[in-house]
Amino acid sequence: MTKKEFDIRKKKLFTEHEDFVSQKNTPEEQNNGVFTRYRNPVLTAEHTPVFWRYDLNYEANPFLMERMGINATFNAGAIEHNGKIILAVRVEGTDRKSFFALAESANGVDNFRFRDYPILLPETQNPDINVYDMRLVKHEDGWVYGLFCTERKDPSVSRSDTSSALAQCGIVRTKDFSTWERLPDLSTHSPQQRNVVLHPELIHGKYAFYTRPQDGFIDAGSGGGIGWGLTKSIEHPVIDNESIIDDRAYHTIKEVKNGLGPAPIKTSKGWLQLAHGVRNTAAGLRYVLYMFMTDLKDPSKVIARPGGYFIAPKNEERIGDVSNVVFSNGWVLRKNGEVYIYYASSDTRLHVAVSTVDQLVDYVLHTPEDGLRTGTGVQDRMRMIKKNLEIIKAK
Ligand code: M1P
Repeated sequence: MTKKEFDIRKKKLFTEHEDFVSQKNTPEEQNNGVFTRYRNPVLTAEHTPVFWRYDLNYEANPFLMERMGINATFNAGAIEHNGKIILAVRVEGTDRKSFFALAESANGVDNFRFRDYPILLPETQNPDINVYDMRLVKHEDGWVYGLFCTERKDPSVSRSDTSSALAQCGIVRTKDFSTWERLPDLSTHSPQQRNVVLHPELIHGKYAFYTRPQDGFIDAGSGGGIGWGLTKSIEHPVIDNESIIDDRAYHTIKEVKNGLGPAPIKTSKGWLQLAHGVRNTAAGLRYVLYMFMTDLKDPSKVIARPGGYFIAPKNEERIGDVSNVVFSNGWVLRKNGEVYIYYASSDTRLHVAVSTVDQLVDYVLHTPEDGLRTGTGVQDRMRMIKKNLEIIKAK
C-alpha cells in the first residue's frame, strides 16, 4: 500500500466510524407497558475508537491492519454524572481478556463516545488475570465505587487443568472518574464470588453487600442465591456472615443460578432490585432479567417478587458469543423519573430499554408471584381473564 493509499484508507476508517457512532437511536413502537426497548444497540465492538484497534503509523503498519482487535462491548455499570450518562463498559479484546473503559453520552440512548484511554486498573498483590462486570455505585460516604469480578487461575488444580478459575470481588473507588483507588478484594467464606454489589447506604453504620456465593466457577453447587452481608470497613472488607435473601428455585427462571444486577434504586415503596436468573435448556444456559423489591429499612428483606422474567433475549439479542443471554449490571434513575436500563445481549453488545420508576414499582408490586406450580399460574391467569371478560362484555 502506498502512503497515499494508506492515508485515504485511514481517513475513510475515521469517517465511517464517526458516521456509525453518531447514528440516532429511536424507541421501538411496540412495548409491553413495562419498558420500551431502543432499536439499535448503544455500544458494539465497532463503537470502540479506531485508534484502539489500528496502528496508524505507516512505517509500522504499512497494510493498515487492525493490530489489536476488539471482540465485544457488553455488561456495563452505569451512572449519571454532571448531566451525562457514564458507562463503565466491559470491553473484550480478541485475546479474550476484558478490561474497563468509560463511554459517555449526553442523552443516554445514542452517541456514546469512549474516552481516549481505557481504565488501567490498579492491582493488588495478586494480579487479576481477567476483570469484568463493574457495578458503579454512588455511595452515601461520598465515593463512587466500582465493584467487579476479578478472576485468577485456581491454584489448587493440577497443571493440566488450564480452565479452572477462582472468581472474587474486586473493589475500586473514585471521585472524578479519572483516578481509581484499588481496595482489597472482598473477603467472604465462599470459594467463588461473582455479581457482588454494594448497597448505596450504610446499614447500622456498616457497608452492606449483595453477594453470590458459589461452590464452583460455573456451578452454584450447594451455594448460589443472592446473598447479603455486612462489613465494618470498606478499606478491609470482610464478611463473616452471609445470608441468602433470594434463593434459586426449582422450575423457575432462576433454577440454576441467579445474581444481582446493578445497585438498587430507592423508591417510596422499597428498593427496586434488578437481577439475572439462569435456567438450563437442551441448547445450554438461558439468562433472563427479573426484578424484586426489598424493604426500605431492611434491604435484605424481600417484600415483592413478581413472577417470571422482566426482560428476555429477543430477535438478534439471542445470538452472540454466549447465545440466549441478557445480563444487566447498570441502570440510571433520571431526575424526571425515567429509568434507563442498560442490558447486554449474548455477551456481545449493549442495549438500552427505558421505563419509569412508577411503571417499575407498579410492575413489581402488582405482577403475581410465581406460585411454583402450573396450577397456581393457571388460577392467577383465570382470575384476570374472568375480570377482563366482564369488562369486555359490559361494553
Ligand atoms: O455468560 C453469561 C454471563 O455469565 C456470568 O454470569 P453468572 O456469574 O451469573 O454465571 C458472568 O460472567 C457474566 O459476565 C456473563 O454475561
